[in-house]
Amino acid sequence: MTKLSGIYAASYCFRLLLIPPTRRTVRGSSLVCLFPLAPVPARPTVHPSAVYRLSPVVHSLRSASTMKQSFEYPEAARDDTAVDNYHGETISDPYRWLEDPDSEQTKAFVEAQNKVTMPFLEQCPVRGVFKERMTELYDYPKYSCHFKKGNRYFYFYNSGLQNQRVLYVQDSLDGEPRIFLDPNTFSEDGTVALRGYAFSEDGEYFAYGLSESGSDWVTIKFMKVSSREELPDILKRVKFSCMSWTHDGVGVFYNCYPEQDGKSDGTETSTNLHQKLFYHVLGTDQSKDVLCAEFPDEPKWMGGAEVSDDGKYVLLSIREGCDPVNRLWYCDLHAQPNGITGILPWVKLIDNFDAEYEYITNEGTVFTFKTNRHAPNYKLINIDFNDPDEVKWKELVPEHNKDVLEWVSCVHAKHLALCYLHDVKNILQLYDLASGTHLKTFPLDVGSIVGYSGQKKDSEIFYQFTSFLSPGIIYHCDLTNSALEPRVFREVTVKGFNPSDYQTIQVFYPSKDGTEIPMFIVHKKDIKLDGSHPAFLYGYGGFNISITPSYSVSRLIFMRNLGGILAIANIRGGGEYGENWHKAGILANKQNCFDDFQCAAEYLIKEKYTSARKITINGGSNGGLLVASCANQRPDLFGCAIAQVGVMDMLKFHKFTIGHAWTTDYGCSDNKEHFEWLRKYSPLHNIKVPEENGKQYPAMLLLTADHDDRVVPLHSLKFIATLQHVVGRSSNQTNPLLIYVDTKAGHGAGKPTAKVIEEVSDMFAFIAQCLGLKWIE
Ligand code: X99
Repeated sequence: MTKLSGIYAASYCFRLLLIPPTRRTVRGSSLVCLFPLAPVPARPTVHPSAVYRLSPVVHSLRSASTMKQSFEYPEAARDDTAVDNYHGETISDPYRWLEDPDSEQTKAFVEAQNKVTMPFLEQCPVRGVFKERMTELYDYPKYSCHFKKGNRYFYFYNSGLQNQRVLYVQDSLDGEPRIFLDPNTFSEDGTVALRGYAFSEDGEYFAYGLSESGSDWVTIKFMKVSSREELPDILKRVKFSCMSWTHDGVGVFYNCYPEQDGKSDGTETSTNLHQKLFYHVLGTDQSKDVLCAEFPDEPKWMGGAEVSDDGKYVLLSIREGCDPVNRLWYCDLHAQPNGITGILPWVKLIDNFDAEYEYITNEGTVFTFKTNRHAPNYKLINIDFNDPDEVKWKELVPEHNKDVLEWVSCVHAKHLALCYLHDVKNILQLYDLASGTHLKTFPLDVGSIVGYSGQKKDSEIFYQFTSFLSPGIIYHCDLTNSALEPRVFREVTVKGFNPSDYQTIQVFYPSKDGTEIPMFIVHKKDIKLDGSHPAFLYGYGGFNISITPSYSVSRLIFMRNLGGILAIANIRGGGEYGENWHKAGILANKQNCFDDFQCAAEYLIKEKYTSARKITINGGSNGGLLVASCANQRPDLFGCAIAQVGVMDMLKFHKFTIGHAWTTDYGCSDNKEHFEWLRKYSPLHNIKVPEENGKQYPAMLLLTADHDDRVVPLHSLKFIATLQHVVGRSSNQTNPLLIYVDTKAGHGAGKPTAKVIEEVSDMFAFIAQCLGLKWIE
């Protein structure tokens, strides 16, 4: 199994002369765009009850010396009767009607916003040239690690611009590769994507998940590997699922949700509760699947099953949110006289949510787990299922005092591959399974391991390295050779791009409370630090997720052709320094994330990399929350802010789809103490016109999509409606406040290359336009 998958004040103004009055196309449809010389005529009222009226108009305002322009945004009705009471405090929710994705009013609002944003983006001179360069430089071959299943090798390959990567099969490493599964054939526009797969133990059967339009909903299908024959089995209503075959190849464990009212295509917002674990026997109808675990009294619990390396046990890992904690139940499959016929007799090895236990392997009844039990940086322990008392647990590899143990894989029967994170850079090591002794540290440049393959029954490993300046090197190491010397299996270079023209540094800057925060800074070697450069500052800050170095063509174009500096701030809330770093940026400590990010911008200014008006902050999802909160708290500190698929309504996020799982990081407004934290930083509830004269919000672009069922679009819709209403009408506010809602797209996973190129071209065109950047050839 491939272990690791892939998996943004000043006196900016619109120079009227930059915008030629012309007829432009809006992604296929034609729109008469007369501004700035004349306003776009208002469309007819969409809904007679005047819940919503549309008038995308651009005003010209004369200021002292320059011609400035402010927008008039689509008008959205405010429902003053929509008020909620939280623990005695009333909070108005005037755009609550935007929570219905199917109403005519919401659809008209989205259409009207896109009809303001698209013409704006399309008139940006940088957009076309950026897209052209992106298309050219992104067109390089992208390989995954090879991995062995049965007697065959498999790997993913994208020739460059294919919408989805293709799965290839080879009989041997030097054999002729053949296409095994090409997701590009599943749709014209590449919006059907592979989401999860599992080979049977002998490699003869293949289960694979497909998702449409970026939704988290998955349909599982099956293939016979030797003939590539599609089998009739189809599993529906699958989401956040495991996929694990019993070693007899009879069937797979998977998760699905009960039927719900209305649609389930990813455009709905209904909550995801009561996930169940099923066993599907190949060749039978889904209606006959065996219910193996359900938690009727615990609607938020999600139990994923994994069959042990020896095929004897099934391990059930139960989670109730996004924290790195789980219950660990197991069942001896070989002790089931009639096989898998009903709810399994689970043995509750760990029956609390105190720590995380991730199965690594087992030798008989001695199980090796990666855990954070009394070890916030993680360690390896052995538990004998015949003597499971905690006092009898044995430490196999102790916790490192600083480095975080990210993942572990048993390989070549007696070895363990351990991947650590040391100051946000990966280290790969080999250990002895029996003794836990260190055998080898594989040499690695400064960067990330983004791919690995090597199972217990394999005698070789493949691992993939990447960094800000290297698209990827795949190493192969034959473990039967005692030298354990890895060799470069594949190295990809990007034509037209010379990494030696650039440099990466890592700095540690102090945050508001004095905590040292790591940050990567990447830029062209010859730049002068005179505060003149535009900077692109990215952050995430949550859910124990570490942001490690990665290769990004769009960011490299920003550095090369827009003179930019890239900064990645490894703020608290992430997993960069283990569970302590995570805990320092969640719940009552969530403000630390925003302080860390703002201090990153201040550092870049102080060190003369850039200036406030030239900083773009960017983040997605939890990072969209980060960007919007920081724009609210320090509108003067940034010139531009791009918030992608962000969580904006911190008082209601738990009500929609899987939002309830995020209360582990955020808390929940149902709780009075949590409500007090959330109220203080919720992007939707902290929008105000900057008090100081001359201050304004940065240029803001919100991006979301109609099939985002992870962070539903209503977050961004309610935020932009409020922002445009409160801030957009202020005469100081000349920076645009825009949103684009993509169609047939979701939270990001499985996005086709064509849409990725469109998205980054829009983002960097917006930045260039709003910061007044010139394209440098
Ligand atoms: C999720 O919401 C993941 C959702 N999810 C589960 C799974 O809760 O995919 C779960 C349980 C068991 C198996 C699989 C799943 N995540 C993942 C967060 C961040 C994450 C997310 O998408 F933790 F990385 N968010 C969107 C958090 C706030 C915005």
